[in-house]
Amino acid sequence: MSERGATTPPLPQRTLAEWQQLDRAHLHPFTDHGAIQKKGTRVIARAEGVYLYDVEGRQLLDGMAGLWCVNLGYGRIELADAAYSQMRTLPYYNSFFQCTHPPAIELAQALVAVTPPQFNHVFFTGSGSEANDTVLRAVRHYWTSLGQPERSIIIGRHNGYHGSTVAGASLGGMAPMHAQGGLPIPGIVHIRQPYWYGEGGDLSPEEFGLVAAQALEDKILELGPERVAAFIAEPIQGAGGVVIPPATYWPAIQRIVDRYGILLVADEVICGFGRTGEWFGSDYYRIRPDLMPIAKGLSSGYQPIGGVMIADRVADVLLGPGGEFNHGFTYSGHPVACAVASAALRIYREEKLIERVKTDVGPYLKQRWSELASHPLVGEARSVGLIGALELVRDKSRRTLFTPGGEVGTWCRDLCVENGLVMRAVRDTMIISPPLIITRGQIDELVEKARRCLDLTLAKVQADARFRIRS
Ligand code: PXG
Repeated sequence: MSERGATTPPLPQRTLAEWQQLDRAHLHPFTDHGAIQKKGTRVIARAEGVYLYDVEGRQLLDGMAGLWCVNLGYGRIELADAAYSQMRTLPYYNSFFQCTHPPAIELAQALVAVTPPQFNHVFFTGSGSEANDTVLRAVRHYWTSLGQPERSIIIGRHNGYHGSTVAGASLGGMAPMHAQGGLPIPGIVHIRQPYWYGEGGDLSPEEFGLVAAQALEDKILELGPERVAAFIAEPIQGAGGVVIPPATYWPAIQRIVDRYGILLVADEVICGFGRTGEWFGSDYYRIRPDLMPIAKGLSSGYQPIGGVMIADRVADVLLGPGGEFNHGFTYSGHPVACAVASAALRIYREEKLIERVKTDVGPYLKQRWSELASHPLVGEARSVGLIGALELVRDKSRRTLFTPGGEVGTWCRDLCVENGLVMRAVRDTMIISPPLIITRGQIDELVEKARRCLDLTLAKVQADARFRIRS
């Protein structure tokens, strides 16, 4: 990181209470507004490396890389310079109607170079949700162009997350999202997730992986293979609670999609750009997707940008004669976002950050993180690369969850924040996804803070008559 990154602008001249008061009327994504009225929002003012600072100057280790995106860490002056320079040259132009510009062309080239070999084509969007809207339309347009319009159903998974637009939320399998606004839209169905810890019962992880994959074939046969267009899944489910599938799962899924000629969509919005220690989760699991939505780490979160990588098999049809894809966004391939993303890709490569996750900090996190499994509250500590989860449970030996669920996780999350660590809770699963630049010393700090907060959470659980712990 350059030295200039260390100089940060002065803190805004308002108190925390004033910021919170000004914010009170406004709606926030996925936020309990009742809780905001009581507690007020957390107001983050600046950040450097892996650390956030709130408006009162309190430091927090960002165990989530923002929202799974700031892979290169905060304060990257190279990315700021790329944005500044592009803004001065060409702040905006579009890629509609036979136009484009050098930053989009260069980024496309760079993406083709780092993605699996079947990907020689990209469609840019402004976000991961827009990428998944693009997937839905591209997949259906593909089959219609091949004269099979009845192949329109897309299979997703319960508890999968593919964004918050109507298509993204429909492809995802989040019941609370479906409950608001009449989702999913028609033509999208869901199968079970490969969540061994929560749903594997007495089966071994390997046996359960095959059972969970078999659900795909069963669903294809139930619907009729001639009606199924695609299967979409995250290589590792992120927002659903860092669900790392058993080793048998992805090979079986690949066999099934191949058997029925169904398109495979690997949503790489979280797993992409080094999270697993490979460029993409598809590299880690050795799968061959036909479409790959990307976002987040693409620009390290410094600019809103996403896209869909499109395999030759699909692109050959979409780019064929008479092929106009009636789809696109004003900010598809935004030049500033593209320039920043190209600079981000250079940093991943030049600093060999992804290799570092694979051979150094990933294995180190695994070692330190798995030590937490000895804690009385922790039923499982799992990780791949720099993505991990802790299952907080009532009975470790029987994998029994807390009832009511979610409360203990929320306590733990709040205690983490009070103690200088951002760790997210998905129900009672604690999850992390720190910046890839995290050092071993900072991993030690993360694990020590997490352990201390688990102790504090345990004390709270023990003081509550509703929860009886068995370790
Ligand atoms: N696919 C996946 C796999 C994601 O994780 C999206 C698509 C949508 O991307 P956009 O850029 O439209 O947000 C995501 C986003 C959380 C959380 O709380 C996760 C996401 C976004 C916000 C919060 O875990 N993932």
